[in-house]
Amino acid sequence: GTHRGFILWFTGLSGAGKSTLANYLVEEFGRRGYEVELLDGDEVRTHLSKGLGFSKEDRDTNIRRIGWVARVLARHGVIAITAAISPYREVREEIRRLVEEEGKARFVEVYACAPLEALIERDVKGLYKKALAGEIANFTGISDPYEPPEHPEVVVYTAEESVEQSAQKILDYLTQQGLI
Ligand code: GGZ
Repeated sequence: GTHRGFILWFTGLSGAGKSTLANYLVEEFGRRGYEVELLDGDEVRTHLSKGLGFSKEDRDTNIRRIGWVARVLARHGVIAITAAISPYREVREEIRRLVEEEGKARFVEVYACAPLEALIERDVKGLYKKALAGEIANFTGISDPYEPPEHPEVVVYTAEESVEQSAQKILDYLTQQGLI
């Protein structure tokens, strides 16, 4: 591509809308003629991170791999969108630092923020019910930590905003930064 690449790094709890928003933006960037690639949690875990579980060590390994691929793509002008929970602040910050030191792309962290109660209530995949019943160990937000970002570029409140509204906030930020 001829424009500057960037990483759109979603972080947030399971069911907070990361994948939905990421897929919506893939379509939107595609329509606008940008090269875009989505690194979605599910797909990464069936290929690049096959065999990894949900211990801190495995999650950090998963996130570092996603970060590496996203950096390689973004340094060549691609819009790399990631949609993993990425619960640990330190490893997210590590990836941000690597991107910024390299200076070839930008790192844009988007916090998909939704109250845990709303996610438990909605529970699209029934995972919270199972986690609360003790059937899934180390479930983020229930029996495993989630560390929200302290200075995300964008915060979307997905329990209150529509997909279109949240997407627009992200697009507005990117426009204001001259990235799109
Ligand atoms: C959190 C889990 C777990 C545990 C399975 N904790 O809503 P989903 O189903 O599709 O998204 C969740 C996904 C989390 O994988 P990530 O690669 O995004 O996690 S991380 O960034 O922490 O590496 C959920 C499902 O996998 N899932 N077990 N214990 N989510």
